[in-house]
Amino acid sequence: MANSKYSSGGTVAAEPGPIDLDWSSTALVIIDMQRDFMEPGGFGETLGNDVSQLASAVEPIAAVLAAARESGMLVVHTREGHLPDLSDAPPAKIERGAPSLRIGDPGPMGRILIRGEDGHDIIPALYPIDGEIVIDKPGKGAFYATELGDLLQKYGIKDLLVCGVTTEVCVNTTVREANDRGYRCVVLADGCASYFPEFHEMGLKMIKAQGGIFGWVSDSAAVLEAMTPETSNKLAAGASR
Ligand code: C5J
Repeated sequence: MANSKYSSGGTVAAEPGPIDLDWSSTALVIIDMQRDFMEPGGFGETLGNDVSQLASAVEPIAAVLAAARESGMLVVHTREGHLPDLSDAPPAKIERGAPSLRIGDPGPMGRILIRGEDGHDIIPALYPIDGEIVIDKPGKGAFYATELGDLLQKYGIKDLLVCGVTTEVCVNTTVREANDRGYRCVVLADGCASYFPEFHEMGLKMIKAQGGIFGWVSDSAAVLEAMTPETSNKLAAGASR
């Protein structure tokens, strides 16, 4: 790790059990923290959702992102969206349901879920910096029709810390895809959110059930503690005095 405050690896407290990670072969993957999902007037709201339900994920992600940046961990941001001519958007997706605006329609943050529009961009609090990977994906999973798999291989990544929105849709789909490709995924419970709190809970339970059928569930504090054991131990000692 580039910064000596950080360990080279650590044991992350998680369910169904602790997991040992080497940070040099771990990537932080932040799923779809876009204005289209997080803010009024975007794709999420057109589907009838209360976007304020997702706000709780921002601070935990920001804390882990800051540590990842400082320590030199590989950071990947994803964005769900489509080309302006909609050639990568299946009609079955565009025509689905009865939203107030459909994918590609003009909205207050530009065309809904279209690459290059304001709504498609990542929220300012988690905005990518130079050197971080941004994956544009047309689907719910971050591996489908993207360069993500090749990039993770190029950087020697074996394990993923996954967070973002929404828990049961794009986070869950990406973790399932990653698991099938041989990555061990640790999902940060407080760094994920859903428009439906019960789906958030169940989405996490599905991952860690049956001995961790397709991953582990942890949280931002446990990851930060494993990344900075000395600082965490001192804080704990101070707290117990
Ligand atoms: C959805 C996502 N919910 N990022 N996308 O359509 O979870």
